[in-house]
Amino acid sequence: MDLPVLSHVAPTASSGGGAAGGCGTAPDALAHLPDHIRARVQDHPCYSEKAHHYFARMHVAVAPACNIQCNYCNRKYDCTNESRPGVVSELLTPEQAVRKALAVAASIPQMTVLGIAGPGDPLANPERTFETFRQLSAKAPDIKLCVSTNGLNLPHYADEITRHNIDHVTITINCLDPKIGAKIYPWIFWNNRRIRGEAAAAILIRQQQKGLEMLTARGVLVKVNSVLIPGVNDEHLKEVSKVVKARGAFLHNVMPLIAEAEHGSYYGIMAQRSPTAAELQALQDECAGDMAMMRHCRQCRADAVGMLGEDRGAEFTLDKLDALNVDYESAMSRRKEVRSAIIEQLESKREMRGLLATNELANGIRDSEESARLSSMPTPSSRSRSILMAVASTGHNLINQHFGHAREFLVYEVSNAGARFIGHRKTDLYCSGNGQCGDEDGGVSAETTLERTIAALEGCEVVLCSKIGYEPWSRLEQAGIQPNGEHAMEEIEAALCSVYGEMEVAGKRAGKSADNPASAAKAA
Ligand code: CLF
Ligand code: SF4
Repeated sequence: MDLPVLSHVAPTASSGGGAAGGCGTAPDALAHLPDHIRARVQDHPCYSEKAHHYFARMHVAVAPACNIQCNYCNRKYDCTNESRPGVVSELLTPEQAVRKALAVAASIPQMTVLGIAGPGDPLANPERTFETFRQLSAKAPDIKLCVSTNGLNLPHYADEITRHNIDHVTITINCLDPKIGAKIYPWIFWNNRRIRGEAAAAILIRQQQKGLEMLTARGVLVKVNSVLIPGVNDEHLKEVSKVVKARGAFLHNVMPLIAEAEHGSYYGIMAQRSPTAAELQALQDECAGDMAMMRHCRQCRADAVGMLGEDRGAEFTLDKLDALNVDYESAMSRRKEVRSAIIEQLESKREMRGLLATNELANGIRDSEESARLSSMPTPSSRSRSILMAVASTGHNLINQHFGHAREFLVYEVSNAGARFIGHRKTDLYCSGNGQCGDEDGGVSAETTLERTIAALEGCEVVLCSKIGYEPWSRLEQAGIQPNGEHAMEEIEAALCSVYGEMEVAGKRAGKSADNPASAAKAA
């Protein structure tokens, strides 16, 4: 199953690359990449943070079996509301998977990537996995192919992966030390035998590292996923990051352990705790010195469909496919148009950032958005500090969601150096849109939901959304989080920088500085 990881060379968002001396020139994590590599990742929602605002992915669940056991996994449990790797509602044959992929691609033109990520391990089900890729690439050559594996069988299939033009591969690597591995993997199935303990972990680690080297030598973009398990591999993951980078990984995705007792996994039952948001961010930041980090992973289901963070799988169940009446030939040209338009838009923004960085704006190459952004930029100040701001967005890099309709908030760290995305915080739906707030059916009151949301936004000083009701507004304010609905439908980074600028100006007027942004936020 996909316990996503990404590896590699892209400058990390935290590097602040491209900042031209003020909030507003957001770092472009792809800017340093040669054109031919950028072209391979710019429309992949997992390999490019920018792309995830615009492009969608889908998983097809064709791989039921697994050849190892991870202590965080139990594939028996399924709930349509649950988003975690390994969970699926419908297992598909390769033929059904391709039918579904064509239907999704025709309905969601910005769906650019098809991944196989479970519910077991794709390379423990090689016939089903490669047959799906073979049929799909014949019928829809414009869809990128992606696979996620635990790595045990990777060396054996490295050549077959390249033969199928699978350009993006994720390996879940949680450790390099068999002693640590034995605490994560109780057994592996290898050469027709079940092997346990450190011996099992040693084989898995060796295969993962060998597979990584083989793929990078063949030009495949490899992302490494690691599950952060407090007290087990937390300190060790920095070393993992260094080593996989040295072996050519493109990106590293450190994800939090998901372990609830009701999932029935070993860690869930043993009450192994998950990391806090702060612990996750701290580790990602430490690894970022060595490696480009993915911070926008949503730990998707193995049958997820849509933009990261949304799941439209229920619209494309087998029983609904006939009614969709798919004409893929015609859909293909529409898909091309949509993709080209988005890429053109992203490229022109990238060029704009380059011009900003080289002070060529005087030539008149400035659009209204950039003008607004520039005018809102605070004067760079060594005293400025960073502020965490949360955003409600349904995609397209816009502040376009009602506070009460958000199931997650994007969190950015904003400073004079720019706005950098650092992760997302999941929450419950506060308002169902039918006049009821809170999950009354589930017996959870609106107050409880709101309190949970406030807890999830810990550390954030501002929350930006398209609209917000009076009740949550005043409760957020009491909790020290300033709601802001003034930037509805604006681009996220521009709006964040604008708010940062307002806070700094207001703070100065109030005789305070952004060193004390809570008071500045109130003044703003
Ligand atoms: Fe799927 Fe994974 Fe490919 Fe993406 S997901 S196989 S690389 S197309 Fe992406 Fe989902 Fe995270 Fe995976 S957000 S769980 S990293
Ligand atoms: Fe589950 Fe681990 Fe197998 Fe993935 S590799 S399906 S997480 S046991």
